[in-house]
Amino acid sequence: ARLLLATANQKKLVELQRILDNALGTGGIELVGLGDFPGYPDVPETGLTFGENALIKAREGASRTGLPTVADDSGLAVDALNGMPGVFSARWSGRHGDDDANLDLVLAQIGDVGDEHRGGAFVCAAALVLPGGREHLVEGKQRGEILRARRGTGGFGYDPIFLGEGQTRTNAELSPAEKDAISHRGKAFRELSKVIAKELPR
Ligand code: ITT
Repeated sequence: ARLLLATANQKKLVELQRILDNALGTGGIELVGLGDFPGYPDVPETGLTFGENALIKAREGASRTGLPTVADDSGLAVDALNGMPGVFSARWSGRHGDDDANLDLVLAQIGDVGDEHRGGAFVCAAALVLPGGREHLVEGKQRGEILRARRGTGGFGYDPIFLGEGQTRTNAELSPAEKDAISHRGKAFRELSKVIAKELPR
């Protein structure tokens, strides 16, 4: 079966392919990226929640391509910032996808608050929309704390300042497989893979 991954974020795409291949076995499902659809528009993410935005992206993909479509909407919710940047994580600095600028702004806004107030969570909503209109939505979370400075070069986005609960290394210091095992995205897409297996039998 062919499945569209409706994301313009290349690093997310790499993680999603890896997680789905691990969950469903390689070869059974052919993943297609938005790169295969020249002229695909920039879809406004007007939802107030991760779930709404994941559905917006997946519905748009399914209706434009006729393919079963999965989408990811994710971000970092910081307790001390009342859950922000949340759904605005990719454009928090005003520059969409500028991971460095977004991370620096979050660090500046949290400032020097004490360790007990540095909690937060990565959240990932994962949606599957079928051309016939059936929809599925699941969510995964990873709790942790926001460090005062970057550590590590792996992953993407806010990974270098995020120390997961029970971890000694930031998400950017973990191997890809280690990050997948505990991340918001790993949890959400392992759950969605069960739905994919049922809805799109080989
Ligand atoms: P698409 O909408 O095209 O999928 P996007 O990057 O705009 O790509 P989102 O709106 O879901 O995606 O925003 C996700 C942002 O949240 C991402 O740019 C990072 O800043 C942050 N983020 C999400 N998952 C992350 C992860 O695993 N590690 C670090 N930061 C993450």
